Amino acid sequence: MSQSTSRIAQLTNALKNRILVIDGAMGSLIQSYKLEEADYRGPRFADFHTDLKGNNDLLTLTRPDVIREIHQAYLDAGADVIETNTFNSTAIAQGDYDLQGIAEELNRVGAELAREVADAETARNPEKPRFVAGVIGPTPRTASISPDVNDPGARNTNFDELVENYYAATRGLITGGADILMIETIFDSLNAKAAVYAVLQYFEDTGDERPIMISVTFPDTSGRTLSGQTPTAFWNSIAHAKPLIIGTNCGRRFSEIRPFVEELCEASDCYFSGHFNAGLPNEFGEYDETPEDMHGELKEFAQRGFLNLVGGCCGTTPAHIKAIGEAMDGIAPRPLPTREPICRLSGLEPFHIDASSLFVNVGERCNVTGSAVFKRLILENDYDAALSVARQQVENGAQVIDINMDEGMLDAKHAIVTFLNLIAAEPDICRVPIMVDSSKWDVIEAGLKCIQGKPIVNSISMKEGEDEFRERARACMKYGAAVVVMAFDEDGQADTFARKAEICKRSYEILVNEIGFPPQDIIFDPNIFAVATGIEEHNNYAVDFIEATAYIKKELPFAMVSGGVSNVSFSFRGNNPVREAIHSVFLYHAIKAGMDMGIVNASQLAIYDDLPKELRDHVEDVIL
Ligand code: THG
Repeated sequence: MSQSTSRIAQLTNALKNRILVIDGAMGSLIQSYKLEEADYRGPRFADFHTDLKGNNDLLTLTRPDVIREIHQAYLDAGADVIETNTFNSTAIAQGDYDLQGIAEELNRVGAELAREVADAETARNPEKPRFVAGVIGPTPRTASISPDVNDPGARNTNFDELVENYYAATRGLITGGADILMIETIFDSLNAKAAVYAVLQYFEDTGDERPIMISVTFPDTSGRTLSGQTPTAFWNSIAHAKPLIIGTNCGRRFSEIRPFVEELCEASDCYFSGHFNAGLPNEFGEYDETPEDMHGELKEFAQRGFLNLVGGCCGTTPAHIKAIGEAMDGIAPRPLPTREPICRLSGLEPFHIDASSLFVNVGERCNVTGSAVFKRLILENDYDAALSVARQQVENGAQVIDINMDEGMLDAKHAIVTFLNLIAAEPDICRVPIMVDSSKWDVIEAGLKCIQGKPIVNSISMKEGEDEFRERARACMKYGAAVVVMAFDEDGQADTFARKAEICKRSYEILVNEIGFPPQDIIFDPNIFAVATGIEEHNNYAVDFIEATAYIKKELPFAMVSGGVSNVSFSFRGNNPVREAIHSVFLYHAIKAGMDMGIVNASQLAIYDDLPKELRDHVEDVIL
């Protein structure tokens, strides 16, 4: 066993047995040294062309003695875990000082320094092993919020740039010896998803893995992240990281955000951490919560069974950490919870699909091939009106909205990015999860890079063979998306029950048993085709779909079934009352067979029992 593997084993073992303590603020202690420009520069940057004072991460290189001393002070106060001095060690953050080129070095050396201090302490007291958390900060930019109030779709960074930043940070931290990777002070879940993507990509590229810790910030008392998600919605967005520890740091004082912290804890299925500020800075820039305050509050929180790791953030000192550590004495850690394997999506709010869920409506109207009106709006660049199409669907009961920009006259990638960035600024729309619908993978990927929630990819299939299917499914796992899997293989779309069943089963085997895709995130679409087209072979299409649905629900555990409902009535285009009746009868039978969701016109769903008897009987004939 390598040294790092055995330390990870020690860490996970320690988490089982007791509440661990993580250190407190780095910045507050650096302040107490009253360092000057010359300290920040050191010999290496003596002639550098911009001011460097305030670039605390740079001290790792120029005043390592100070950083070492701070690490040691927290170890002396009883911290089991110390955090690397790398909060701003990303190219974007260092770019403020024109030092983007040393970002990775700062991470590597930051981790080496913490490693050295922690290992020396462990050697002195092997009974209490000390660990290094490699800090990956958020960067000063947000991927899902506009920097310009007059242009809600604008962004000053994007997913790809963040992934590049976080990938370099990850490589630096792991090379330098970090035991865990700590994606922290998250205020925008899309930034966090980019960090998760980068870390998982690094693991895949190198085979060198570390446990992940994720920590979100509640900046005010609204119970939302800065980018607007509730705690459970946030968990759903990042759960695909399979973190060892989830938690919260920075932001408001514990007593003000406690209900949200508890909600996050209840939503998650891993260890839980809290490292809070000593309140918000007062008018003198000082923090008011004393070590005694934090001792009392966190002791009670731990006693109620919420904590596995606890410590401080802004304004806390070794005295706070000592008091917090003493408060944990003899209190049992939170046992690892287990959660039902159900599909957990999110927009700004969570959306869960379980056995008790009624049929899920996915709004079909934001589709340039499925709606002449929407197509015209997008081609005319009238995104305001296009947004109201999305809004109306949510108001009419759509629980997810499908977005499709596949149209020959359009740059689909550009259109989907523009539209999704605008949607992200409309809380009454983006509170629901998004289904990214395209037959082009690069369009789907461009869409996923704009969504902070947990979305659905529509779709992947074995159309181009198993290898491409595997590759795309793996990508969905890194983006954290559920998937619609079409019953489509190398020979084409499945049209009979036997083909539908065979393809769905083979897809399931590959996804679940081969690559470890979570089965509760698979939504099979066994193809809804038009019936009553006048062609004899088409007459059994609805029945084949319904039987395939029953098969999937019985044979492929936790997987769901969906379909494009309006397809079934294509031969009655122009006759909406008949189409609605067909949809209603079709759904009546398909839902009975287990269909979980459908892409529908949410405002045009007739109720089966309300159909005139004669019409219903005719339609029953057509469907069955
Ligand atoms: N499975 C999956 N995804 C899908 C489909 C599917 N995405 C697209 C489509 N099929 C589902 N969406 C629609 C949207 C609209 C219509 C049908 C399916 C539709 N539109 C009317 C028409 O064309 O006559 C309305 C026209 C208009 O308003 O201009 O029928 O099967 N996974």
